[in-house]
Amino acid sequence: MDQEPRAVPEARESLPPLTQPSGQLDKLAGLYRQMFLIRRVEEECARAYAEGKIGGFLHLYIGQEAVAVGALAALRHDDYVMTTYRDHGMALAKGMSARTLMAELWGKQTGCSQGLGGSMHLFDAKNSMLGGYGIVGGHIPLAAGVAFASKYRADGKVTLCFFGEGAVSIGGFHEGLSLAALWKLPIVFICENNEYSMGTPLSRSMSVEDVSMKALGYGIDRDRFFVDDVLEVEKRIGEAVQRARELSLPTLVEVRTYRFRGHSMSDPAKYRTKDELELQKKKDPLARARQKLVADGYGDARLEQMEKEIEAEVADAVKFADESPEPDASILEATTYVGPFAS
Ligand SMILES: Cc1ncc(C[n+]2csc(CCOP(=O)(O)OP(=O)(O)O)c2C)c(N)n1
Repeated sequence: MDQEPRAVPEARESLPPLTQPSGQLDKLAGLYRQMFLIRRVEEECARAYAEGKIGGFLHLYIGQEAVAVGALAALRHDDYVMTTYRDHGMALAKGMSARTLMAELWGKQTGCSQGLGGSMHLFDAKNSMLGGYGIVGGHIPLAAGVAFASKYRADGKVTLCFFGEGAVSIGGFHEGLSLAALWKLPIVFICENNEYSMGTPLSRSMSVEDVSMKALGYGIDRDRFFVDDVLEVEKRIGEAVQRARELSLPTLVEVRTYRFRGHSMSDPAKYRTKDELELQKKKDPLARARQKLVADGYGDARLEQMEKEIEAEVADAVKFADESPEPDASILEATTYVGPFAS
């Protein structure tokens, strides 16, 4: 078992020489499409939140899209995904429509949970998206349980479990990794290290800076890299997925990423400087993917057409959410009680 992580490359300031074969170019275009959709959906959600159309909390994934899109590109459709409350990108990349997602956030009957789950609890059984979870680290042992079920049933499925670096000091993280290692479960634990847990930098919550080292205590494989190229995310996560599927072995992968917005809509993010944010925005993986596509000859006109289609898809989803009905009060009984009340 390889216990040495790959060297962590410095985030690149400029793009590498571009020699994408056309198959790769189309693939990158498809991944860019998904990332752009997620970005635009969330920008519209931020606007809707400010307008009072969305209640409760709203945690945006803006800046981190390449993690969900790249990692899920390495999966089969029936593989499982579980993640945190920062789950919009994950749900869309797993196949939920913008209409269904936005209707859920708007609290409408046409949402994925009839408007009862909301932003932090997106669930989509038909696309094997087993949820957003609000309790930090709470879903990690649950994900190990899902992977145990796959192993027990020999269904060949892999579980991807995403969490922030804030979850690494939580008991559930260690319980999940411990059992996954002991029982050799087909799971990939992906720590999205976006530098801050709410306003707390990792250096103030953990004694080591390298999250992936936690794998050593459980004797499982690990990897660690900066997210600046969505295709690289697919490749690296793909290696861990293959290890899970073919050898039934878990892996801990730390991906270094960055969120451009505050922790949630109510966070003005005063714990970081404007310069830091601007520097990170220059490395935006979404913009990098676009630059790559242009430089490799995908064509500005095709990209603009794609973006126009997505704008239309998002506008349609907003209209759908606006115009959808509120849930009927009668579902409260049916979704709360089992037995004579359930219809
Ligand atoms: C057990 C628990 N403790 C505290 C909270 C409050 N809380 C919500 S998000 C958060 C920060 C988590 O940060 P991180 O895991 O790095 O994820 P990120 O928000 O950066 O994606 C905290 C402390 C919670 N939801 N659950």
